[in-house]
Amino acid sequence: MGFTRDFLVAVAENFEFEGDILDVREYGSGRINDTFLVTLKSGKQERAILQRINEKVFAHPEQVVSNMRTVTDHIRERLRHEQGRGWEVPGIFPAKNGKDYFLDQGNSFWRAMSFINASTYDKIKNIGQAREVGYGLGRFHNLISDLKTDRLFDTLEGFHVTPRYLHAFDRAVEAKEINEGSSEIRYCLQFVNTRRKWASVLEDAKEQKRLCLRPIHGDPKFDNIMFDEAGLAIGMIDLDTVKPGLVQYDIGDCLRSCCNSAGEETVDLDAVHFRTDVCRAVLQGYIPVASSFLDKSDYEFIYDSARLIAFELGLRFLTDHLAGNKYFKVKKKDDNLLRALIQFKLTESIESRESDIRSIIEDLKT
Ligand code: GN1
Ligand code: MG
Repeated sequence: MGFTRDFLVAVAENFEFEGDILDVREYGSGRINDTFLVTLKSGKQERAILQRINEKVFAHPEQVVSNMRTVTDHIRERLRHEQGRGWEVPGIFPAKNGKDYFLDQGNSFWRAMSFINASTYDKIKNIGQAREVGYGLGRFHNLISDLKTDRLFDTLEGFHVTPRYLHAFDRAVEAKEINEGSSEIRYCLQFVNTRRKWASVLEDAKEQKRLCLRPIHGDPKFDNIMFDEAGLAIGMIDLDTVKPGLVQYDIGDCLRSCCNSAGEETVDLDAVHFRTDVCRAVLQGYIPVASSFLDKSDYEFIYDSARLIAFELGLRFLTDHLAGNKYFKVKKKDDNLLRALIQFKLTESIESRESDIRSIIEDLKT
């Protein structure tokens, strides 16, 4: 990321941490923002998270931090009135300028959050854990289900609106004038073209008022769910994309991430399958905590949501590959092409298991 330790410490000095700063180092595997772990001396918290928000993706980062304030305050207030299982919410460290963020000399946007002492994973370990993932997403949705969507900024316009990604893809193809291309690119183009008409399935349902806007997480992939030592889901992190959306975007994203047998970054395409046992367990965990706010028609689109968000993520990776890797961070130039192929393999696997997935949903819906 090219920041010196001294620079990072100087940035961190601008936040109201409790205790002296001992160290700041790179942390995590996010594809968008730059994330750092701050180590503190004494104070209540020994660690904190410092992040530079990617302004190529989030054009109004102050709205991202404002949403985070709104959502975390709302959840804390709800938790004050709830009994039962605990739930962790990341806290915001204000900057010394009185705001929730700090702009460095180059105008980069920094914010700081509390570190939640819990574990995250990148591949499901067992079925019990999959049930906990479902519980975690359902609990999160439940806790924000009474937050009015007009209290949240739309921090990323068009996020998960698949037809818009198709449009961007078409523009990237035109700009590149791909005629022949490699066999992989040809496979991808054909893959997208044969699913074009169906890609508006969730947006059409939204237009027809069969699905409604609610506050959503936006990025509920497996490694954004936190587990305690006993293996219980205790919180969700990465609240940058909390905004009005369809819960189906979240359910689909969570399923495409958890049920991928090979994980998102494999090099072994043949190992990519959609695990229906994991899907059943995630929904078994999700539905009991979410059923109080889900409508009948919400269940009808769960299958399509898993298929669509896998397809859409593949499309987003592919478009970024064609456009020169401007959105998702890469180490090698073909990383986004491989990521796209993985998501397309997963989409095919979801399609081949359609009847199993639909009967799981039918069994579990209330
Ligand atoms: C991005 O940066 P990260 O890993 O939290 C992306 C998600 C994708 C994910 C795929 C704002 O999230 O939509 O599902 O990569 N976030 C944004 O790994 O585009
Ligand atoms: Mg994210």
